[in-house]
Amino acid sequence: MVTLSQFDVLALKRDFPILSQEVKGKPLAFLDSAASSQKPRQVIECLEDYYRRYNANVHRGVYKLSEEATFAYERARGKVARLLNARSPREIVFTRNTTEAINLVAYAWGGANLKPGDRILLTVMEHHSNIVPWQMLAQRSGAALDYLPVDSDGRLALEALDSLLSERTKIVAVTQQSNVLGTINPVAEIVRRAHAVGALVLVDAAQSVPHMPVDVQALDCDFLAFSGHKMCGPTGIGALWGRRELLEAMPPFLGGGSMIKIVELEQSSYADVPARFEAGTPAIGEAIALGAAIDYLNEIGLDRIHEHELALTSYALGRLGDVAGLTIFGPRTIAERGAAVAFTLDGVHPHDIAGLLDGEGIALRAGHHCTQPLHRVLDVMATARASFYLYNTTEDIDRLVVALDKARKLFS
Ligand code: 7TS
Repeated sequence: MVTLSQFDVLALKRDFPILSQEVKGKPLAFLDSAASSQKPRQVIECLEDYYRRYNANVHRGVYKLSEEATFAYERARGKVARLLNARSPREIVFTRNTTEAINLVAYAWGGANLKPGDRILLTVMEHHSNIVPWQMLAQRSGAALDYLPVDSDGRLALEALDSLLSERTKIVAVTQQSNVLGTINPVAEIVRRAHAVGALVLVDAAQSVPHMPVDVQALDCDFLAFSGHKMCGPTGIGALWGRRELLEAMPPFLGGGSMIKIVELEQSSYADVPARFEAGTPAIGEAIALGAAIDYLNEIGLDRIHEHELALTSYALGRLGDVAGLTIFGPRTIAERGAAVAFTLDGVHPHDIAGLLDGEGIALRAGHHCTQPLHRVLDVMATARASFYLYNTTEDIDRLVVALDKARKLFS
């Protein structure tokens, strides 16, 4: 193993119980963190501690367990706010995941603000969860969709922004990091240009918040969504950050308990934000354990995690470049990309690559990765994708390269 970064990856890897197992008789090399990351014992223990010691519903009881659960749940909201440099924890709405956070904005903000003739600007590299909710909104509201293209290196074609942005553009929804190309997009610049025509910007941060410091005030965006399960946290919990004045002006998304002030037979008044957007019993233990995941990442340092991943990605691009017949998608300039590397191998279907690699104890994903429009532009039906996180090593990449060579020989 080549040592790439200041932190001790092998020591850190021991925090993740799942990674010490063997798969098909080989040590597990987990290269699918872009889909969902593994969890350190600190997060698992936090979740277990909640269920063992103080499980109770929040914001309702006056008894000790409920007070303790409410305190921990709200403290987790504060941790999310600090992670994103939000002005206030009131700007954080807990959701199930990125998908739900984007749907919340498309439904609640979009329903109240879009009319026929308005335009929604997306990019062709978006994940389906940052496309389909906007298509549904367009169908309901009569607004139209525009798409910023990608160039041949897998970067957003920013020169097309001037012609696509107009005063009719009401919102731009863009990913901060592509889950396929790895491209890190210049979100602050896009925000500046969108704001100049009066459009809001939603940032899909599913692939950025887990991997690098993200500051909503520095980005100057209007909404930002991410998922806990991709950043060492549990499934079932994510968050939407929104500017307070925007959230306050938005009608509810889901109706029910916890989101109301007064309920009468014919109508109701709604709670202040963020409670207005958290109908029903939330994922309490999961939110608290997301807080533990944030503590864990902060202790290591998101800037150091990002550095480690850049070094790994650079190493992977170099090593994979030596595999005959392998095509890598996405930018080659390391500063412009994060730790996801999608590729095809001549003569071997991506699903066969994933199957063969599984036999070697290597877990990676094959398919369209919920980006069918992007794959259409790349002119491939599917790609294989290796994605890295803080616990990956150069040895994982070396094993990937050896296994790919074996696959190529087997199929040729
Ligand atoms: N946006 C991006 C950029 C993503 O990569 C994903 C998930 C989502 C949104 C949706 O996140 P969810 O937590 O709401 O499901 N990406 C992937 C992936 O690349 N492979 O599996 C899930």
